[in-house]
Amino acid sequence: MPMRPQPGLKPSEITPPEVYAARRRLLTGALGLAAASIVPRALATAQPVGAALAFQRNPALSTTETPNSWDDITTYNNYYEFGTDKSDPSSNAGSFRTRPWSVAVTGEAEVKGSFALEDLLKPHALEERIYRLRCVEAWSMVIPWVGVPLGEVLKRFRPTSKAKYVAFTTLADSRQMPGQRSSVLDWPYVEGLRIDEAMHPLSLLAVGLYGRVLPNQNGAPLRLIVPWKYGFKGIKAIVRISFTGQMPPTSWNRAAPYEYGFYANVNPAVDHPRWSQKTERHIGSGLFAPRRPTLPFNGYAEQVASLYTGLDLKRNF
Ligand SMILES: Nc1nc2c(c(=O)[nH]1)N[C@H]1C(S)=C(S)[C@@H](COP(=O)(O)O)O[C@H]1N2
Ligand SMILES: [Mo]
Repeated sequence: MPMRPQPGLKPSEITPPEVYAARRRLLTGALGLAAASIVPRALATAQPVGAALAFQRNPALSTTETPNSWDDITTYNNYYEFGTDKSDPSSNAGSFRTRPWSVAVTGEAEVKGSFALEDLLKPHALEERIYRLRCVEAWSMVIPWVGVPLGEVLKRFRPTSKAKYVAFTTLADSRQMPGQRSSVLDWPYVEGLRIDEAMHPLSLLAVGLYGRVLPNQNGAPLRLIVPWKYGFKGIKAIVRISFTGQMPPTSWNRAAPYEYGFYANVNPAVDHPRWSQKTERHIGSGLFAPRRPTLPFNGYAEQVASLYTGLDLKRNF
């Protein structure tokens, strides 16, 4: 099915993918040249595909680190609805239907109901933010997302004073999502944030990647990005947003409560029971590249550490 143009699309604002390639060349300099000579050509030339989005860059909230390649970001995925291997989502999510799409808003808010995705996004300008992504499995990437600040969207529903948390739910559709026919997790996938975390300007609802509509394997048409937390907080294919007074259940916490907490803030000082979180493997940096140190709050401590004043981060992992 051909992709319909996005609301608010202005061709003049479309960023050609060449810009990213140029930026990459600029940043890697002579090393880029050296790398090019050892990377197979087919891999090195994969370009972003999909409908282009109109967006504004947000350099203030972006890392200056070099983004991972389109290939890395779209073929090395976690999305258990489409299989548990990193290559499964890109192989199996191709025919997933992301249009039409609506999101139910429920719970402790004045404005509730079912909203077409287009209407949910219409009042908001799309922004590009280059964020570090840190998976709990101790690998990392740098990803240029396109999306809208989560807090700006949530405010429009006018959450009441009873809204202490926000819960998110992924689509349940085992016909389209083969992984939901297995019991590897309880379905649908659910996640949640404390309301102040959700309202933090870094929290993003992503609809795109590299200036293009989000590929299905990356959570189309709408997914959450909370860059200071482990990747599993970034729930994909969101169909429900619910304001609650109680801490909501989250999929990985329910599956293995001693291994995955509700907060899931990236923290080199708190190891996973089965592996260290002190270092990480940066995807795409080569077989012989040294592991990198894990940064507290994934490098966003300056912006978010104050959210957790007085909270024991070892107990509330
Ligand atoms: N619905 C759903 N959302 C999900 C997951 C999942 O299995 N199902 N995996 C999570 C995990 S563990 C990670 S690391 C990120 C990966 O996002 P990416 O594939 O776009 O890099 O998605 C998160 N969101
Ligand atoms: Mo993850």
